[in-house]
Amino acid sequence: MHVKSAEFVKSATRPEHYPPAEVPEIAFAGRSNVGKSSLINVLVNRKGLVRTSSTPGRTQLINFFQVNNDLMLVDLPGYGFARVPAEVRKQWGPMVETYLSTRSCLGCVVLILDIRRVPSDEDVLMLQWLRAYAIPAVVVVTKCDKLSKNERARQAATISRTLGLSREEMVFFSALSREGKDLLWGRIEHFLAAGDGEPLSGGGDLGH
Ligand SMILES: Nc1nc2c(ncn2[C@@H]2O[C@H](COP(=O)(O)OP(=O)(O)OP(=O)(O)O)[C@@H](O)[C@H]2O)c(=O)[nH]1
Ligand SMILES: [Mg+2]
Repeated sequence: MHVKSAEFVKSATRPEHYPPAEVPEIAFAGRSNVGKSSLINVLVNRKGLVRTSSTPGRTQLINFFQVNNDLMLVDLPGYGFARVPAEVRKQWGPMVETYLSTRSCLGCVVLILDIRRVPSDEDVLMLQWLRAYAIPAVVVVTKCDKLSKNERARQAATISRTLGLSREEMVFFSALSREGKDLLWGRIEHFLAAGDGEPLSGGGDLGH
């Protein structure tokens, strides 16, 4: 993908405030602080387009970023962070679920995991939920720079087992080294070209 321009369009919590559904959208989901915003910045080659923070729960709105004239990247608020105010936590589910289940121009969801963690129940549920709605998903394992080669292989095996996905189905990524950037764009473009995606194979630990 040749990114010629990338700009913030708007923030929204409810469908009335989403931008018009005119171009395909790629949404980025994952637990709080996993590195969603950093990953989007790497994809568009812009250090500060999306605000990042070492404080979890930074992104609490749905943020829309237009890339070139024909694509929207959508930064979703992260889940699983206990210390955000109860009121915000209560709104998270409906806000994100409404977006994912109703957005007609949604092309695929990039689900982001931390290489250092065993996927949480919420991660597994999110993947199952995407499958249930037949939303194409790309699983990205990020912060790969933080582990040694051996630790990385071990964690990759754990994550792969927990989600029921092969390693080849996942994209290993680092916002620091930019590893995985081209592969991820390739997967995204594949879904955009297909119009609808091939479902991921795995069932995950909570699978039915
Ligand atoms: N070493 C390393 N640090 C990363 C990477 N990606 C993100 N980080 C750091 O992780 C922290 C969280 O990154 P964000 O991109 O803000 O995470 P987020 O998922 O958008 O977080 P919320 O919006 O709070 O849900 C920041 O301190 C980033 O610098 C990575 O690939 N490698
Ligand atoms: Mg963020």
